[in-house]
Amino acid sequence: MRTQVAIIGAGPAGLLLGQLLQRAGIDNVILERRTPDYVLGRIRAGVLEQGTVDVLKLAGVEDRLQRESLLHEGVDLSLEGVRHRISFHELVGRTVTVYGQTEVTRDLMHAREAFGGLSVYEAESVALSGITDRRSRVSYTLHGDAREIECDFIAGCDGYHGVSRRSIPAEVLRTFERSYPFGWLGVLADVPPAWDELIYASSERGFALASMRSPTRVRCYVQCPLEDQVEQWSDERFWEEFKSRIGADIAARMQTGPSIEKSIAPLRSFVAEPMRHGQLFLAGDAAHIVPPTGAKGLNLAVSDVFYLYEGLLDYYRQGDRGSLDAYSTRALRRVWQSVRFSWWMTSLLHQFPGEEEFSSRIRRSELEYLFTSPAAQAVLAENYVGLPL
Ligand code: FAS
Ligand code: PHB
Repeated sequence: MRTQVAIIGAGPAGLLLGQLLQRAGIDNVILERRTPDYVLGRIRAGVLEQGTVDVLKLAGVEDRLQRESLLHEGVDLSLEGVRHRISFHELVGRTVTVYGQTEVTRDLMHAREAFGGLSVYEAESVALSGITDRRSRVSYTLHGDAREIECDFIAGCDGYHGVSRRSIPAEVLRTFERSYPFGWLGVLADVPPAWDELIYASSERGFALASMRSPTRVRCYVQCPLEDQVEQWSDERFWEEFKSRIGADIAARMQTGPSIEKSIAPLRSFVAEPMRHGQLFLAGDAAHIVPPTGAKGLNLAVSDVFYLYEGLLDYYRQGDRGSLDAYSTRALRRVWQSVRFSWWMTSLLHQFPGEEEFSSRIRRSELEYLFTSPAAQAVLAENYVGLPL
């Protein structure tokens, strides 16, 4: 088979790139290891920057988002149950949109079915070759049949554990990593949130986050030890721990309910450079991972895809390789800004196991400074709502 762009991975990055290229008349094929239901079953991000919403509109998939998403003008930070609102709208004149990554993925899947564009699910043994030749190849097997695609470019949108980043020679790739000594235990439950906007809570017992998916569905997290297994956390234990961290007034009035999804995610900061080698371009988690504290992972995947889309458009429409050649530098500038912000939010809000008293006093002092300084709040707000694309 021959195509212009072979896309590895049908998560949000791969599907969004496929949709943008399809609308521009640029031929592309998506190869995904899993089934559509498996991809939709992964519960992940919930907060979209305005830039992300703009790119989803460019892709023509904004209808349900505009009907069903929630517009949030700020978040609350909580220190030992005392809350302070960071008002994005007052501080930087922007807002964020609450709409689950699962729904973004579902909308993109439906759009691909409507707009056409070949997606191969359950593609196994995907392998990249000739990535520095003028024409590259992607081989895979489908239900035992060996197949190969010849293409101009490969978009590696296959996440942290994908094959694309590993196809860049070790002597070319540089990676930067910081692993955090704790994870997030997340619960999805069909109960109405007792909060209007997200609450990021720092407490003696550890971090908690109160989020939501809709007026009838909450998404809640507690920081947990890295070695914890989800089986150790009954729903009752989770809700009791969450209530002990989120603040007494919320705890007193919130409803709890059975988890419809419960999982533990490790927290890590990771960046791979460069994000391009030959005709292979990395986008999304294939190139970088951020701790979810800054709500940046999905939004970074979208900005990568937007830059790559612009580069491919310039190439196929004007024969101009300039934007493609600048892709890695341009994307990495924004990646590192988000990596820094996500690291800062994580360091500010989490209890680090075994941390010395000095460090916990510094964290408390910085939170109290944030509560009283509009200038400090504006720095958080500017980064949380998303730096310009
Ligand atoms: P994805 O990992 O979503 O998609 C990659 C796709 O490639 C997958 O479908 C995979 O099956 C496929 N694939 C992998 N290897 C392949 C191969 N060899 N061949 C073919 N296909 C292959 N971000 C936030 O902003 N907020 C959050 O709260 C948040 N929580 C998260 C919780 C967890 C547990 C994880 C893992 C991530 C979380 N993230 C969060 C980040 C997450 O939303 C990612 O940023 C987002 O999924 C990135 O999208 P993609 O780059 O498309 O990668
Ligand atoms: C979520 O709703 O899943 C969510 C929101 C904000 C974050 C992380 C996760 O920072």
